[in-house]
Amino acid sequence: MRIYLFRCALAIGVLFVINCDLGDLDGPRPPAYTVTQYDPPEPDPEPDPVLDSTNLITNGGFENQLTGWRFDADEPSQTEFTLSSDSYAGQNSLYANIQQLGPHDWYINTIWDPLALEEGVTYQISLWVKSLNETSRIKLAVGMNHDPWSDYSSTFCYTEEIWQQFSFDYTADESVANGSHLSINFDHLGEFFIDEVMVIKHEEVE
Ligand SMILES: [Ca+2]
Repeated sequence: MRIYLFRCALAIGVLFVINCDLGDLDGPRPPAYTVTQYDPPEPDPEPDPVLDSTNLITNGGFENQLTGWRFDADEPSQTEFTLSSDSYAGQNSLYANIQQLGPHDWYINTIWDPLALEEGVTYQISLWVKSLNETSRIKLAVGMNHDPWSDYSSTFCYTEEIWQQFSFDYTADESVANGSHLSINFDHLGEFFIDEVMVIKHEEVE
């Protein structure tokens, strides 16, 4: 009987110890690590499209899809022109993916024509552009809308992974009498987003 009682007491004691241990496991414990809440910064508000009635490129922000733009890129070049929601302003931009160049550096273009330039007037020609994943370049130009399709004036836009604006001034001479256009020329590989293309009359030459 003593042995039996001893065993009972021993069993109760073991159960008590186990319960105590379980109680310790269920109880509060010091944290092993600390979690700090990450509050992301507020994104910059989207700039509004430039509503400038003097812009001769009436769909320069691509808010009316690709209306008014013409695209030249025949084989063997491999290109894709489409609308993108990755815009500088408004909802849309032009996405150009130049995967293989053509046989001439003027081969791949997007054109806005006709462009009603007036002789003796100075214009500011500009656009916003960024490239994806790599540094590249495009060419922004105004030129003849007829044979031999020469540029009156142009600038290279060296693109980065951030939106940048490029611009140049052009004072129209008698060359514009037979018709003009604006062209964006692609002679380097890359993926580009283009927005807010503008041709603005900003001063008259005396
Ligand atoms: Ca836009």
